[in-house]
Amino acid sequence: MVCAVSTSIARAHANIALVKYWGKRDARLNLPAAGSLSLTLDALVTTTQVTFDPGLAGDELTLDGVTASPAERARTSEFLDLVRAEAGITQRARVVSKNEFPTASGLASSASGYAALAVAAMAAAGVARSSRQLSILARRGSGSAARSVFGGFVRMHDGAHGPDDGTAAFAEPVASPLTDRVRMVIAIIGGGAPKSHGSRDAMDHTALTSPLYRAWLDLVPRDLMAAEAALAAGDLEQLGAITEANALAMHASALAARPAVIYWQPATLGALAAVRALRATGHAAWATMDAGPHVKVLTTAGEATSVAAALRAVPGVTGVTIAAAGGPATLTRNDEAR
Ligand code: 2P0
Repeated sequence: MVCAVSTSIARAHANIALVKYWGKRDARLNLPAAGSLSLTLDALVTTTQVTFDPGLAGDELTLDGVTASPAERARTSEFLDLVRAEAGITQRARVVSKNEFPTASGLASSASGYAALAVAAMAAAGVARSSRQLSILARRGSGSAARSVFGGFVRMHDGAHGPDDGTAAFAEPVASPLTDRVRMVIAIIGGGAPKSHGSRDAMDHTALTSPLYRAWLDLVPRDLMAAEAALAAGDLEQLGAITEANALAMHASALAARPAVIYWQPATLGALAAVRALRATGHAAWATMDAGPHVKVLTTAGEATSVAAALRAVPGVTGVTIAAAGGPATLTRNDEAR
């Protein structure tokens, strides 16, 4: 029980899905329609400070030094209501969140953002929870955030066969001999129009209107099984092939939505061609894309520099970052209530 001002700070890393989350089966509890599998990345970090303060009339949110929009603040407040309900407190919170992402990357930060917020807010509210419970909580903020609670390769469960309160829809880490070997080379594609469709609206729209969505849902469990087998066997070729094919299938379902959801720019296709050319010349490189034009390439520690050089040479690629597997979300400061 928090009676006075209490502050906690947490750090979490973003993740990139190798088998994508695209569609929900329940919007209120934010339950995914299918499982997913991701790699948490060391280079993309969010640090979030939460202070519950009895002197505050409402929740406050600062993102990268700027007061957040009313919509962003409302979404954060709704999430903090879940924390307050669990903790049995009513104090409002001051939330200060910072992203250490490649400059102007346009990469999504809701995964690391809500993972860091879940860890910091629960600690500041004085509630101890397991990583699994934190993953379930983080999911309520953003589906992909459930995965960023953990480091390395992470499997998200759809929880469809568990209780209908969402407690079976959590993520957990997957051990693999590939964890230390892999790298993700992130090619930022700039100069285009700002992101046209937020992923939340776009996945709902795809589920409602795309004639290919049913096929997507049929595919995901098969890709998950094959990807987990590849992780267990340390088979990067197999994991890479599934990663690229799964991303293309997700985008195919979105492209077939009516009206279409198109995230790609010309340089996206340029980068995809560069990745195919790398493979044709014997390099380990497989592409994945999310709700934006950027291309992320799964490769090895040994090949990351040459993959990065090939991507830098693609017209329209404005920046390239090499990331290794990142660790779990962690609490970096936890003041006792004073
Ligand atoms: C993923 N994406 O698996 C997929 C691939 C985007 C493309 O998870 O509505 O921001 O907050 O649960 O987590 C982005 O979706 O969606 C996402 P909400 P979220 O990484």
